Amino acid sequence: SPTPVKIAVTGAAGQIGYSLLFRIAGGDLLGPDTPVQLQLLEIEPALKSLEGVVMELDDCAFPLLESVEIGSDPNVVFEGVNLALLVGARPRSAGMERGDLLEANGAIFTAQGKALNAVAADDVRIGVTGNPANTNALIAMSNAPDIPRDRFSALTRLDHNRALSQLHGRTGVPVADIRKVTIWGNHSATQYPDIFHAEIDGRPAVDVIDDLEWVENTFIPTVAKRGSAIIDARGASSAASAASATIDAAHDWLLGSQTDDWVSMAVASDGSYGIPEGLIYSFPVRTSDGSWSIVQDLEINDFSRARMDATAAELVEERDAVTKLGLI
Ligand code: NAX
Repeated sequence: SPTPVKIAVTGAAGQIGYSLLFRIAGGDLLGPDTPVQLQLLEIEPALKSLEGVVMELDDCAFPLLESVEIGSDPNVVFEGVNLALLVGARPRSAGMERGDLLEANGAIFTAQGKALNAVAADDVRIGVTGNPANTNALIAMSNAPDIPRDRFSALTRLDHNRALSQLHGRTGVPVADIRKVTIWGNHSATQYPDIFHAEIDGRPAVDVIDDLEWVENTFIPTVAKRGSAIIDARGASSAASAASATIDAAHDWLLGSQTDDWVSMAVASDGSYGIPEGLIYSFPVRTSDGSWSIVQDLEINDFSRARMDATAAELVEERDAVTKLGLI
């Protein structure tokens, strides 16, 4: 039988965790044949609540779930993990400036990067969902010098899925027949959802949609601001959809994406498309067997270029801010 995979989840008692853990244990991440061992990290005050979640995991009697460990010390919880899903982060509270937020999260992601560097398995992959996701991934990566940089990524798959869903809503074409959508840049309001290379039902998406005014003034802002729309409607931020995207991203990274399509992942830039080297920037990528490569040679028009550069500029600012704070 296949070797069990050790998966760490941080912020496991939070609302994304409450959906994510059950999907992982049910086999949605690694398929129906691979047993999983969960290693869950929380801050001390949330451990009691996490114990309750573990009771529920037990009560599901998932055949694939071999063990669950919990704790508040990343140096213990990350021991031997093959996959680390860094979901827990410090949310912005009233009166908190952007610098304060970067600093609070910096403390978390420096410590977690160091712990992964020290105790994770040699084949570890690290996916960051907790916000500001791109810069948190940059901090963790910079504090884990022995882990290859291509093992770190930040989540823009939720934005990618939101883009697919909006295109489906506009055209009625099933999401399975919508391909090659790209989210460029930061997981923030400056992200650029790009349909210039996309295909809908085998035809260029721009021909099917044939309405650039809609793309610019409805599609792009709807995708980029979807998180706020969900908070307004639900009174809480997206959780089940964020968990689902976290699963999709890790699944495709470890097991491969469809050959006639690509996915969006924020990864360390190698300078492709003129994006500053080393920024954690969302690109179109193809994945197989635990590695990814940036899709090359896409033609970039002026409309796209301006938006790709604007979201890169925001990430450069965030990188400068955490550099000044001594976090990277
Ligand atoms: P919750 O506040 O419900 O849960 C976060 C959990 O993290 C809490 O239980 C908290 O105790 C824990 N935590 C805080 N510091 C920790 C630390 N140092 N170690 C371990 N655990 C720690 O938030 P939730 O709704 O689950 O969202 C989690 C993160 O995902 C937030 O940063 C959120 O902004 C981010 N999101 C990212 C998305 C993306 O697409 N990249 C979309 C959804 C979501 O907004």
